[in-house]
Amino acid sequence: MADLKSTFLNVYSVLKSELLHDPAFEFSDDARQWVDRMLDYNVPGGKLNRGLSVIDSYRLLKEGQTLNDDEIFLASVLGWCIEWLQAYFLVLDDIMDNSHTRRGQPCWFRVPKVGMIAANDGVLLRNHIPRIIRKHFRGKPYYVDLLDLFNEVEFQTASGQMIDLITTLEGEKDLSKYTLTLHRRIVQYKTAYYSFYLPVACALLMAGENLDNHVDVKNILVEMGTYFQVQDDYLDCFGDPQTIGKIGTDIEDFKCSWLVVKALELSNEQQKKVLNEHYGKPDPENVAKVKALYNELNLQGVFEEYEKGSYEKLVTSIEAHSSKAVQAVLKSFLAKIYKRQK
Ligand code: GPP
Ligand code: MG
Ligand code: MG
Ligand code: MG
Repeated sequence: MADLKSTFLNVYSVLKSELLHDPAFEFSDDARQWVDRMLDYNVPGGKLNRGLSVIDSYRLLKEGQTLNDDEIFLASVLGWCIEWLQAYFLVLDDIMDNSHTRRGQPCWFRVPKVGMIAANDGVLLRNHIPRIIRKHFRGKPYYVDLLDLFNEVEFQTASGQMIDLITTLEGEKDLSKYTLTLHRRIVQYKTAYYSFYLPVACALLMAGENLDNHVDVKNILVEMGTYFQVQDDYLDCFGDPQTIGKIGTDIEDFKCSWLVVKALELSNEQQKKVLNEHYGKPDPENVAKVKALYNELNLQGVFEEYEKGSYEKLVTSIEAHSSKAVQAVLKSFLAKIYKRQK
């Protein structure tokens, strides 16, 4: 495993070097240095789960056949494309959420002399993806499907991000619209497609599969992605910032988080008043009032119950799938995230 990770990291260096010598742009030294530093700061520093999953999934789909170096390289390239996509989303998401830290360091836009150049860096990161794919997949029969897949998933994510953002609009802060149905819609689009469906879809395309024949796999992965984002919402408040590498801002930002939806469901009139008064305000005293209410309502216990139920449902639907290889792919995903602390 450690070996796979170092192979994967080597591919990052190859891709970075190709991008820094892209003949379509006449790089000056300072431009090259900027992109070099920007990539190192934003692309490789996460858990790399999404990227590594492409290789894992492809291996499982090949049912025990040893992959040759070329196959490992190509699966790694697609894994890195997802990590690039994630870097692009996070650089912009941190600006939009007014966040402070990410992966244990200041958000990129908070780094001195970066500021709103980060917005353009996000655009650059996004544009690197089709360039990487063209360089390494142009001759493949699934080249067009690959480009189409990344485009579709990006559209879904941006649409989810849009509903995440417009629900928090100043002047329209209305907790009564925060329901599990709205929450589900937001997280399915903003997180599940790119984090869960995309890695497996990349592996399926490499294995020569037609994605139209795998709608059932997509549905299970979207379900898993929803569970993953509920964990993210939970950790935003109850996680250890040292471990998750970021400081939560959901309460301040008036987010339609799973926690506030559950709190609203469980609150009496008095407790609802507390939420209406203190949710979505920047001051630490307001945030503390909301957190105290979450504890009063035992949201940690409610989450543990949800986690257990969600896991059992996922296992049941995975085991109902007709292909053992696909079952293995899905189970390996689930094992990586069940009861995660970061
Ligand atoms: C995660 O939401 C969602 C994204 C990173 C998608 C962003 C999409 C764009 C088109 C920019 P989050 O804000 O809860 O994530 P985190 O808790 O990591 O900030
Ligand atoms: Mg966000
Ligand atoms: Mg965010
Ligand atoms: Mg979050």
